[in-house]
Amino acid sequence: MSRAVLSIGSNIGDSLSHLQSVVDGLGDRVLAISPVYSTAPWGGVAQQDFLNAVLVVDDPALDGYGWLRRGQQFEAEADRVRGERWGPRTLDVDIVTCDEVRSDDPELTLPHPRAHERAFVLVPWLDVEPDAVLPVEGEITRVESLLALLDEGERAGVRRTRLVLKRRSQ
Ligand code: A4P
Ligand code: MG
Repeated sequence: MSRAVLSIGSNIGDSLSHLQSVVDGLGDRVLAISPVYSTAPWGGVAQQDFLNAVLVVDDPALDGYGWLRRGQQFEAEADRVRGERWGPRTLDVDIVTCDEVRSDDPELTLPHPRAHERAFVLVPWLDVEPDAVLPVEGEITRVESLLALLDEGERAGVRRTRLVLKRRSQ
């Protein structure tokens, strides 16, 4: 079994459709879908707000690199152009965790090295997994506690919307 937590984000074009394309493409592999959040850009690049969500997914046939490649396929299908780091994008699919795997490979670092600093990842993740934990610097920590450590401004930039990602029967 390979169970992963994916963070999906978009701030170019029809962002909700870009996020929905991941849910549609993964079909039955999607175990849980968070609400959709409008989020202030993280990383210091001036740009439009993002829509972000978190998915919990499972596929016995995919390991971490399999999820990475699948995510990159969705990004390519959304015509993502790789430009400025942390800049605007039609679709970003990040692997937050995959099973208990830890990896320092720059191509696939697990858990995602910046997830614990990002309210746009932690808030939707808690919606679908209130007891989630994340190893940070070798220490297993509750996601709830990581969120509480973030600046109030970082948390306030993550606002729940009425938008929903739909599970469609295939
Ligand atoms: N990579 C390594 N580990 C992972 C992983 N766990 N998941 C590699 C996904 N990719 C991973 O990514 C660069 C390289 O990271 C890839 O080649 C992959 O092999 P990229 O998507 O090409 O470039 P990037 O996304 O601009 O860089 P980076 O550092 O991955 O940025 P992030 O961390 O993805 O952040 N603000 C808001 N509000 N919402 C957002 O969704 N997203 C970003 C992008 C910045 N600010 C944001 C948001
Ligand atoms: Mg990325």
